[in-house]
Amino acid sequence: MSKKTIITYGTFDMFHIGHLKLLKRLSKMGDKLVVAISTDKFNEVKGKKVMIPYKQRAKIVKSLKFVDKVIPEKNWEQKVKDIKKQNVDIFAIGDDWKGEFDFLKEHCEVVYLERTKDISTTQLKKSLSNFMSIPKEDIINAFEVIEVLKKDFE
Ligand code: C2G
Repeated sequence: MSKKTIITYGTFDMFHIGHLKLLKRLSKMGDKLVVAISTDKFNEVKGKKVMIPYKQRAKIVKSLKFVDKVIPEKNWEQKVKDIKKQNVDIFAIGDDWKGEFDFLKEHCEVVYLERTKDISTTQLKKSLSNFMSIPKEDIINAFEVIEVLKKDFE
């Protein structure tokens, strides 16, 4: 039986459980999983400010045992060429993109998978910036209070 190749595309910034669950599900849909990671330059085109540079994002995804190949995503137009070059059987992506890539149906199967709820890079960045906006003295005071409380319980 011929091997089935899956491809997906994404930024995968601040890698989190939503990314992991998606890639794991994709790996179970076929024999070879190719992940196209948006370069830092392309993220500017996408209007996304990334926290983690491309090289590190690619290394993290490539280190997953169920990811077979990582390629750079440099523009919106490369998908048809990638599908042909990588002999892709299924293009899959989260359902936040539902319908956006139906034009690829003449080249391969197109699948939209349900996103993992309650986690996103945007949320993580917001929580981080909220934490960073707490005045340093408040954080120091909090640690001092913890130290006092710890002594009371010793
Ligand atoms: N994802 C998910 N659940 C989340 C967050 C993300 O399933 N809670 C999925 C997205 O649907 C996407 C993949 O993880 O399929 C990567 O998400 P992003 O890094 O946000 O990718 P995006 O910016 O949507 O890039 O050409 C396509 C674009 O490059 C897709």
